[in-house]
Parts: sequence; structure tokens; C-alpha cells
Amino acid sequence: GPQQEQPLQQQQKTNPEEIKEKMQWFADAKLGIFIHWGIYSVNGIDESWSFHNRKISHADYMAQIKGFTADKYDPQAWADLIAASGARYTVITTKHHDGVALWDTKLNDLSTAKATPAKRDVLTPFFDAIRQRGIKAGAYFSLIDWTSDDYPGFLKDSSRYQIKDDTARWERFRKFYQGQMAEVMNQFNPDLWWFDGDWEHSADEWEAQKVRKMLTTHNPNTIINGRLMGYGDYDTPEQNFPVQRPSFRWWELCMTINNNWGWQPQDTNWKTPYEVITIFADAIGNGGNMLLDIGPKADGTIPPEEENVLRELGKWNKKHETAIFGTLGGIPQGHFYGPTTLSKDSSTLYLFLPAKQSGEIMVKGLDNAIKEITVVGNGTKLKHKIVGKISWSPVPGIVYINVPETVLDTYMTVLE
Ligand code: FHN
Repeated sequence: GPQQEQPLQQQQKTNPEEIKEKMQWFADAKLGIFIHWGIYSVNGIDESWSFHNRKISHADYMAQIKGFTADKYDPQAWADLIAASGARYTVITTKHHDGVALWDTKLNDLSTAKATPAKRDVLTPFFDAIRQRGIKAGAYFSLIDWTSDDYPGFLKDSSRYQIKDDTARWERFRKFYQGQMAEVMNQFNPDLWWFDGDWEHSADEWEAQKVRKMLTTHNPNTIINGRLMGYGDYDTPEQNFPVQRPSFRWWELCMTINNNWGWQPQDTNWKTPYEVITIFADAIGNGGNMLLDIGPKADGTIPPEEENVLRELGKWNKKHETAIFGTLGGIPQGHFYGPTTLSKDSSTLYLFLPAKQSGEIMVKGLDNAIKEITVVGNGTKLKHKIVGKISWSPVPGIVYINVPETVLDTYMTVLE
């Protein structure tokens, strides 16, 4: 009906309850692990952009296909690591802007199955391993395909630079990309679609509305990220944390552990577990999720620095589980010098202490009387002092919590 034909923003207004129900697991999940894996991890160069920006020729870029061995690839171990991080979902590149499919596409020969020494669909065992662990599985899918002869605008070598865009070419490309999308849909039935590259064409050119309908007809519960020209379900800020809580209802910060999405040996600018944890706390305190990226090598091994961050994050998540998963974004900034979250019924407030803060910690402007204050994950009860309380009011004034050094976590201490 005409209602379904309206852009998503409209649909959300007309059917908010249904959308909310569909989005619930995502809102509760908080942490996802992003995986950028492809032929770019052979030489460790920028995924797709290296040839797009002419740092390397398209031919040299594609030659990496002969080095994608996946010979140490252990999807069960990947899934174990993702589970250990505490992530409730994962998103893997099924195809980046370079056009190389990681499943056995029937629509061309440009896949890990047909063109690489790995000689197989590397996605199926991963989706299976992830789902065996009760983790949601998402598909990153680049709308852009800078290798397809029919993809207009960018042309991969100078001889083709002369080819004019025409509607027949675009029509062929649209059929091709939607055909590949249908393959991914039918083979993996993703819990979440993570589109990328929508900026190169309009919603009409992509047929974004038709795509959304196709995916949600196949699986009404599938979630679509915001990069489908207005037809997605949630917003996807990238790398730099937005200072203010985004106005969009659901959102997810996607972020790398060093400075790159795919594996790049020269990039040793690793974030520490502490940095990742504080950024994560900031995201959930502002009502969002974090999608933390790893870039495995072409042989399928995961850099130890990334593994370490995931494991440390996982230990911290486990200890502070109740303060993180299934919570709501916290009280407005300014009441407390750090991120906060709230239990769903808003009866419990969680305070995330930055760095190694101890001593008299202030929180102000609370609506409800305090029952007790404990340290999450170790149960120690803490003393507090209320300052400037109005005698007839149940509302605490300014509260000072006494946090002894002995209760401090290695990373962020959480109080409830
Ligand atoms: O161009 C890509 C980039 O390579 C990477 O995949 C990131 C992940 O969010 N997205 C694109 C840029 O927005």
C-alpha cells in the first residue's frame, strides 16, 4: 500500500511499535565486531581506496587475489574470540568496493571461491560458527563496485576512462548488484545488513526502496544500517565519536582498533584496551552501540594486538555485564564526570568512573532517593554523603561517593 511506499522516516512514524520490536536485540546488544577481510589484506594496503586513489594500479591491486590463501583461517576460533569479547553481533565484509565476493557468487568469477588459492566460500563456515554461539550475524555489502565494467563514474584504468555512462550500463549493474545481494540474502539470511558506499548514487538510482522491501519481505526482522539513502534503520557515525547524543533513535559507532579497517602492517597506532573501553562506555552512555573493527591477515590470522583488545574488553564486559547489556543511555552529561547508563526500568543508575578515579566522587541532580551504592562486579558497598539536602524533599542534593582505591578496576570502575 502507499504507506509502505513512503521513506523510512515516515514508516517509523506510522509504525513505531513494530520497528521498536525489531530493533530491540540491537538496542540491547551494545557491542558488535566488524571484520574487514579481503584481498587487500594480502599486501596490507587500503581496501579498495588504494586503486581508487591511484596509489596503485587496478591491475596490481587485483593481483593480490593470487595471495589470498586463508590457509590458517579458523572460523571457529574467530567466533570464539568474538564471543569472548562479549559482542552480541558481528558484521563481516561479503564484498568491499573492489568487487571481490567472499562467497561463491554465480554472477561472475570474482570471488574467493573461484579466483583465489583459498578456493572456497569463506563466509558460510563463519556465519555457521557465529550462529552456533547465539551471536547475530550481519553482512557488510558494498553498493559500489569499482571493478565491475558496468559500474559508472569511476573507471578502473585509463583506457576505460573514456567509456561513457549510459542507462543500459547502469541497468545491467543494478541487476548485477541486486542479484549478488539476493545471493547473500538467500544463502546467509543476515540478521543485519551493513551497506556502504550509498553516497555515489541517489536512492532512485540504487532503487533503495525496492531493495529495502526485498530484504524485509524475505526477513521482516532484518535490520538495515543507515547507508541506504534514507531507507535504513539506524545511524552509523564513523571513527570520531559524536560529542552530542545523536538525534537518531538507534545508532552505532563503527571504529577501528588502529587507524585502518583492513590489515596494514605499518599501522601500529593501536588503541589500548583502556581507550577502547572508555570509547565504548561513552557510546553506550549516549544510547548507542559500538561496532569494533578487526582486520585479519590474508592467511586468516588475527593480529595479536587486536586479539588482546577483544579479550581485555571481554573480561571487562563480563565483570560489568549488568551495567552494559540491555541498558539504556544514562542521565544527561553534566551530572557526573563520566558516562552513565540506566537499567530499563530506570531504577538503577550505573556510573562509569574514568581513569583511576578514587576518593570523593560527585554526582548531582538525581531524582530519586539512593538505596545503596555498590561496586559492579565485586559487590563492595560504598559510603556516600549527601550535601545540601532540603529537609522536606526526598531528592538527594549533591552526592559524594567514597570510592576507595582498593575497589578500582584495571580499566573503568562501575558503580551502581
Ligand atoms: O570506504 C569504506 C571504508 O573502506 C570502510 O569500509 C568503512 C567502514 O565503515 N566505510 C567506508 C567509508 O565510509
